[in-house]
Amino acid sequence: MTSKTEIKSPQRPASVSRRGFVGGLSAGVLGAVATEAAAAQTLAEIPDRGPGADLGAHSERSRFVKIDRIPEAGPGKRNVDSGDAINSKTPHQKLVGNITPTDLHYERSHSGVPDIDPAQHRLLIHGLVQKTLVFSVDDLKRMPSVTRVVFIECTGNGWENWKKADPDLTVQNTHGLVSTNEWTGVPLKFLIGLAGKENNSNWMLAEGGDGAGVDRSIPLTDEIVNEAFVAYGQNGEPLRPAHGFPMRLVMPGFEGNLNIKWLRRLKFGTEPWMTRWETARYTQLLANGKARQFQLRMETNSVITHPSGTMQIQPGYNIISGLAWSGHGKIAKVEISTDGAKIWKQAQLNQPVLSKAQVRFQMDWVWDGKPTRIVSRSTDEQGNVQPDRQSFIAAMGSNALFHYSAQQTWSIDEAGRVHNVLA
Ligand SMILES: Nc1nc2c(c(=O)[nH]1)N[C@H]1C(S)=C(S)[C@@H](COP(=O)(O)O)O[C@H]1N2
Ligand SMILES: [Mo]
Repeated sequence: MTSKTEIKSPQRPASVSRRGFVGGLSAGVLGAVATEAAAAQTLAEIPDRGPGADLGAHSERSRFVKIDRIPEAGPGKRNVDSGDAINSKTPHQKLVGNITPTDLHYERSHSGVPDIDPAQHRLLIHGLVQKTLVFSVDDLKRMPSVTRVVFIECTGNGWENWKKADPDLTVQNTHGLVSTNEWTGVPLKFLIGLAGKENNSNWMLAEGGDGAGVDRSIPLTDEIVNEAFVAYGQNGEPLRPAHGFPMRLVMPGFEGNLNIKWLRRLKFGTEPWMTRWETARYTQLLANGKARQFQLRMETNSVITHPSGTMQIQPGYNIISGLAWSGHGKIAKVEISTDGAKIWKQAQLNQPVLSKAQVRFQMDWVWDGKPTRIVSRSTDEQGNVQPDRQSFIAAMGSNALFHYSAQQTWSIDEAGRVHNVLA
């Protein structure tokens, strides 16, 4: 058996600054230089080394790794039976890199997950088009495809922190309604070309085949016509049922609820249909009592995932790491403050930085052991800066429920315990 403190730490990538690392080494938090005994122990014969477990048809996580989504029933409604859940959140505090594993992509389904036989499923294209068309999944698979890594974010992401901050929330509770996957499907533009859209049909209704039959009106801007697609693939395999099998709309950068799952029709017309999802639901109650409709784009956002809510850190070297994303395009930079938003330093972005996808950021930090607050703020390529909470609430009021994108602050107490706070 090897002892953790005796193993020599691997060489740090040159891209991460040396200063914090050296500081941490002297504080003795990372592994120290290996003694001869530790080296010999590491190379010693492994007692039970023999044939391992049989090879299987597919692989599972190590039994030592426990990572789960958590079903919730809305803001403040945690620890519910999965039958009462309206969503299930991504455990960002336990993930690394930029891509969310398929089974941990958050899920938001208004009336459960339908069991759809792809052989029976059809996509209808109708309304103000020259030709009404019906496609099977196999028809779509025979068409030219696009593959793109994008985030999907529920408008409810962050809703826990609109009014108050429960100190015991994890980043899974506060930010678990955004995930990033690679999606493959047929460009909307290609389907529109086949059907022949009339010039005055500037809106499209997308409807799902689930019990709720979620349907949304989508304005056909150039950006949306060029970027939206009907996906049948997710991280290299058919969509999972929870995420719209056998086909869903993917709308890079826009509200999660526009990414219609179990897609059964696209109807073209001149005006929005004013479905209940865009009148009763998904409107924003502003400070003046009026409701804003069709706030469709997701804003620039970021959150520190390590260290984050309910973790406990040690004085000395700590890596700060998190995720940033924007519905406007690429993330240009992420800054981090470790002194409660007074001094900001630029974090490094893990490549590739993709448009409308989450990107991981990181920064070295040596914690002096004194209570403090850490916070991140992102800026996208269009120059949009993630607002602090005060200016966000000043602009939006606190009646609203959706599109919360203010900076997330974590407090660290003298024992190194990390809590959710409102700055
Ligand atoms: N047909 C249908 N499409 C739907 C929904 C739904 O309930 N039914 N939920 C929407 C909402 S609110 C969100 S946030 C996203 C969630 O996608 P995901 O479950 O793949 O993460 O799907 C959207 N598409
Ligand atoms: Mo959503």
